Amino acid sequence: MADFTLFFNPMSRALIGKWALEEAGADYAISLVEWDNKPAELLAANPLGKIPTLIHHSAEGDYAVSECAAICHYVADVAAPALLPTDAEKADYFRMMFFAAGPVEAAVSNKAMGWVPDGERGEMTIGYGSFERVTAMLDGWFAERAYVCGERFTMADVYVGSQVDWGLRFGSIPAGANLEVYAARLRERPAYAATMGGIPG
Ligand SMILES: N[C@@H](CCC(=O)N[C@@H](CS)C(=O)NCC(=O)O)C(=O)O
Repeated sequence: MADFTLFFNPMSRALIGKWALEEAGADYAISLVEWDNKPAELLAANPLGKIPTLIHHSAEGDYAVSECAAICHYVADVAAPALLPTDAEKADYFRMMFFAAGPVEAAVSNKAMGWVPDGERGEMTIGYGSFERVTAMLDGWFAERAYVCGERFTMADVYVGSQVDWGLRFGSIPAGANLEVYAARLRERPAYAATMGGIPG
């Protein structure tokens, strides 16, 4: 048995889990999920029925992990410590992982669904402020950094980079100059190509 099973569909965020496993060089198996016929094993592991959901077949037993950002960090932690942040990188790593999983995800999803925070009170109350503030922060982050943590690729780039890559490809994030350069850098990675091979651009 492989070390990991990834519940997956190629037209979904499950690509983020696959990219993380590819970057880690992990031994994994894919369990293909059809939207109208989800496997009982997926629903047992994740009652939300969302993918990616990852099962780690460890020596101690099976562990289930859901949420893309958690999966990325978990895979680095158990299978690719070189992709974890150093002490000096931790602030950037965790800050941007959580920023992408919370404010970025919410701002992009809400805008896609046609909802924006209402006026000054809305901006002050909603955790991301506004879509424009979030995307400006994201683009500005990469003005002087090649990667999330500076000059070195870490697992945070799989998650943050996926948000950027998908956002640019589908037009849900405006094409800031710094984001374009960052995304182009990530697309050159062999693990990215191994993940996206055959996925329409
Ligand atoms: N917050 C989750 C979102 C996962 C998610 O929404 N996945 C979608 C596919 S992109 C899904 O599984 N949809 C199927 C469903 O909700 O039934 C994460 O970051 O992993």
